[in-house]
Amino acid sequence: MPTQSVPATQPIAITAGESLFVLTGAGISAESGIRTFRDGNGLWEEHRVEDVATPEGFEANPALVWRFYGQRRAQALTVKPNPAHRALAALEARLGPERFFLCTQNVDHLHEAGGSAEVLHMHGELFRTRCSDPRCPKLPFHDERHDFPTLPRCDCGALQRPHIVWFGEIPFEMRRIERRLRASHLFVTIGSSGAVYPAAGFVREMLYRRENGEHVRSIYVGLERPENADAFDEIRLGPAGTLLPGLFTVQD
Ligand code: BV8
Repeated sequence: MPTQSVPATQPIAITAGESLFVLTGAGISAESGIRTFRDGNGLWEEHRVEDVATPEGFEANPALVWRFYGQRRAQALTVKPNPAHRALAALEARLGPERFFLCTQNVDHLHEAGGSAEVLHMHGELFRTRCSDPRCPKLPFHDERHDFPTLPRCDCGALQRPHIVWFGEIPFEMRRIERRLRASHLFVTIGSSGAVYPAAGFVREMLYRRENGEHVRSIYVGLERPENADAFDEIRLGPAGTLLPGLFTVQD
């Protein structure tokens, strides 16, 4: 079934009994003022991924990595959710936890601030810190510190690190994600370039299920065609903050 570009504001009907899997990327937070990664003035324009978003980079220069995340924490403390975050929170309340699942690649807190009750942060969370020693029993904790005159250390003596999934590390809760992917009828990605795996591959699960006779749909909503556009049934182009409010209609 070829990917169709349909009018961006054409309502998306969620029919009785259908369940929804929503994957969000940096694009949903763009209108709140949080920088994306790969757009014009994206984060990766100023920083080499290898230096600030890999375990090797942290090993080599933890001060640089803490400076990178400290700057993002400081900026994230100044921003507010936008209508796209609030629209997803309203949809979650309307459908309930059985029929609505939100998985985000984002590490900011804007889904929660916009009213979402359950958010799976598959790439971790900006405002959580953990011990860098995997053998340490101390759990990740909420942390809004953004200046680090000295490197933060755990009671065990090891360096603390951002509770973020770096490149080369395994995203969190993949089994739960796969379970919900297999149970959903409608898969919607919002604001993601489709450049990072395994998240960019989730939509292919829907293709595979349709090839096995299941009645499933996949829709992309974002400013420009993502790298994995050909795997979606529909592409809706436009800013999430404008498109999302009122985009979904629910039939009980
Ligand atoms: C793993 C935390 C194994 C950091 C992040 C070769 C081929 C394929 C894969 C690989 C490969 N080599 C290596 C890999 C694997 C690698 C990968 O995918 N690399 C890519 C770069 C090739 N992946 C990994 O290492 C992952 N781990 O594979 O482990 C494994 C996996 C499963 C099971 C067992 C083993 C770990 C990846 C996680 C890395 N960490 N984040 C941090 O945030 O500081 S990824 C980083 O990119 C962010 O999390 C971000 O969310 C994510 C994806 O980016 P997007 O969200 O899509 O953001 P982007 O800027 O790219 O795009 C924004 C989009 O929004 C644009 O399309 C734009 O048009 C749109 N937009 C802009 N404004 C708006 C808008 N849309 C709507 N409205 C607007 N207003």
